[in-house]
Amino acid sequence: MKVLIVSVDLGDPDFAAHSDEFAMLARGTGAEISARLLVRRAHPDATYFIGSGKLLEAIELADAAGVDAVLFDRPLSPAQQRNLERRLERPVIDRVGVILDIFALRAKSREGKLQVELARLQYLSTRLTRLWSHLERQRGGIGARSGPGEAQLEMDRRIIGDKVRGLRGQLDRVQRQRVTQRRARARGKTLSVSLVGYTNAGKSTLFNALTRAGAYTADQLFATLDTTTRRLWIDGAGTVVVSDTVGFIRDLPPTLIAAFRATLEETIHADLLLHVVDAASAQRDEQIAAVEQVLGDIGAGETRCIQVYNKIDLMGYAPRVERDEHGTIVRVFVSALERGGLDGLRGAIIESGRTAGNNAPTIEHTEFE
Ligand SMILES: Nc1nc2c(ncn2[C@@H]2O[C@H](COP(=O)(O)OP(=O)(O)OP(=O)(O)O)[C@@H](O)[C@H]2O)c(=O)[nH]1
Ligand SMILES: [Mg+2]
Repeated sequence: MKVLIVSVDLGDPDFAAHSDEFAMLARGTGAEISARLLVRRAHPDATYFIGSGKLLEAIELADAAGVDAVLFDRPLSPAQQRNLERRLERPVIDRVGVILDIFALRAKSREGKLQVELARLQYLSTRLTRLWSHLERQRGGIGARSGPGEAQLEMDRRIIGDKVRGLRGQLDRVQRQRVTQRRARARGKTLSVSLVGYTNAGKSTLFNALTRAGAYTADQLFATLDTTTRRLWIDGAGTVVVSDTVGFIRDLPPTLIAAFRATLEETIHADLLLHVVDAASAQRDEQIAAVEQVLGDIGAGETRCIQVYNKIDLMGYAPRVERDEHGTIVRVFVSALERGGLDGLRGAIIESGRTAGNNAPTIEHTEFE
């Protein structure tokens, strides 16, 4: 599918990285980027997001390049999307829509597919005219009609409502099993460790290095959508359960966070989070902040967390461990690819296991004289 990408610079300092990331997301959906349009604005325009002058340019570009769809690197309101589609005479997909498409492509497990389908329906339910044409196509296409009437919209709302309820029910059943597994682990006092981090940081590579599992790794965004869990034995910590999870991204759509709550539950209930960071990324600090934001949103902001600075081979750093003023390990430097620094990481897990294992609060310092 040939697409035109419209990038809107609203004055954010890291706009270039932002739009590169979006291009990578777009390519991840299989789109071929035939043209790009850069728009600078102080504020989004209410009707078209980009204002009517730039819209004319976009129409010209889209026609000249013969694109099939136009992708916006920002979230659009349902009204803006509708207005743009009318003028561009092509499907217009915003940032949230692109992320949803990637998730739909990558979902493998039944749970993952159900979660994505739920997120998509919730997203579409605010864009009913689009869903209407989508459903119409599914029915075999009755032919061109000018648009949905009120009765049609009411019916669509009911259809969506029913579908959403059905999906929730199915998800509940799949997820009950997961809860049972987690309870069993909690009873066994097994230390549970979750790998979290920005997409493409190297979580799956690290997971494989630690567990010798064969999780899928790739230089693409959202390679992993399903949580994979493995047991591993660490001398000094005993059996540890490690989970590889879905990556985060800035402005993760709320519908997706909600739909993936179950997958993320693994993260919420972990004893220890390993926040994997692409230390070589120019966007490192921004990505760290985005991940911490999502962790806070899902209620995992207070969980013990160690930063794992990964890809140090690209920076020429040596493996090492950093502690805070209390002597607690806060950061470990590793190369998951070259398997460097893994002993330091295992040591950090063992130390966390000691404090998590006996469940009583450990007092690090006694202040009495
Ligand atoms: N140079 C270098 N590359 C690495 C390292 N760790 C991972 N990579 C590469 O980074 C890319 C992403 O790795 P993944 O392990 O798939 O990343 P992820 O965090 O699981 O990504 P998602 O599942 O997409 O969220 C791959 O091309 C890896 O080979 C490392 O230590 N050094
Ligand atoms: Mg992965």
